Amino acid sequence: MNSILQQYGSQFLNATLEVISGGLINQTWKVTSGEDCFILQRINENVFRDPHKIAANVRLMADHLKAISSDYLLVSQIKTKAGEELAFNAEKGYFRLTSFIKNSKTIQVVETSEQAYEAALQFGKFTKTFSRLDISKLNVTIPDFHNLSYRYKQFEESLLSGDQQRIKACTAEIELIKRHRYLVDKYNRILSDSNFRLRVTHHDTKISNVLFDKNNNGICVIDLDTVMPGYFISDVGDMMRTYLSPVNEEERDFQKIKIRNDFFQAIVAGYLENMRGELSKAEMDSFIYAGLFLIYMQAIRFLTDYFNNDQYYKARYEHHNLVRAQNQIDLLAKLIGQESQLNENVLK
Ligand code: GN1
Ligand code: MG
Repeated sequence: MNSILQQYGSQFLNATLEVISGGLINQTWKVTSGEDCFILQRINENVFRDPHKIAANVRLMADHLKAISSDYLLVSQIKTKAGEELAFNAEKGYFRLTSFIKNSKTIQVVETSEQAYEAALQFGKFTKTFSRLDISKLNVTIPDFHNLSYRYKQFEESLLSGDQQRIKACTAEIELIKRHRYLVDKYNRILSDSNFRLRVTHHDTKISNVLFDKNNNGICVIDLDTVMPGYFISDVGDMMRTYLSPVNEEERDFQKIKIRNDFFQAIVAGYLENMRGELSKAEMDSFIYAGLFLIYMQAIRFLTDYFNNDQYYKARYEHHNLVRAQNQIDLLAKLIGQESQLNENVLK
């Protein structure tokens, strides 16, 4: 790691590194050098085929903020001494360094509806801030990332080419995914519906991607790797997926999976704080679909990866990705079970 850090200058000679775990894709470290702290990340090139696309997106956003004289806090990459936005090492690949925002903290689990509100407010603010950015200039860092139709196709392909032993043992899960195919049909209708707009979308709105201050107010969003043109159902949906239940996708005791109604309302209220004037009537009516869409997609992605012998998501034990898929299937069923109740709440 030191050879990487030294590309940023000699002040990093005696820097110390501390691993930050949690993400499933990139590796992350907190770097301390004297009084200053930074975040160093190694970009997973199996997932992000062209790390320069991420760097260019962040630059585009930073330039846009300058052009509109916005004081929005965007955590940009620090340049190497050679003026590069990414550090490269032939053996280890691409890295980026950002500053560590002073007095900020992240949280791993959403414990209060106020936290859900604050996070949703930050993600809404993010999209709203860039509402005048020309999204055709934004790079697609992962093609078809939240394309549910494509994810479903990958699932079908995995049934043919995947591990047959694993597939045979999962008839119930496969049947459930197939039975909810109407969620793909609805997604396809959205694609051709002009009431649904493409906007600057974060695509990874879990709580650990929001910085909080010591009073638990949101500061800004981080992890801009998957910022791409997208639909609001991606960001709101991933908040539903990760904030509604008191336990996350790692939980093996599914009895602990619950839909917290007040958290649902907090997400809607927080997001609309900035996005109310932006969303069409059709979009406003799709908050619950957003949750169903994303939970279903994540269940498909975990199950597909399980059938493909865990190529994408790090598995720490043998059936890890199956458990994650089952967890998401359980969450999906519980959200469907509460749909009418939640709908009433949105209308209030
Ligand atoms: C991945 O690495 P992480 O935790 O930020 C994934 C998300 C999934 C999430 C599930 C690029 O995110 O889409 O929702 O795992 N990111 C990518 O935990 O695939
Ligand atoms: Mg991420």
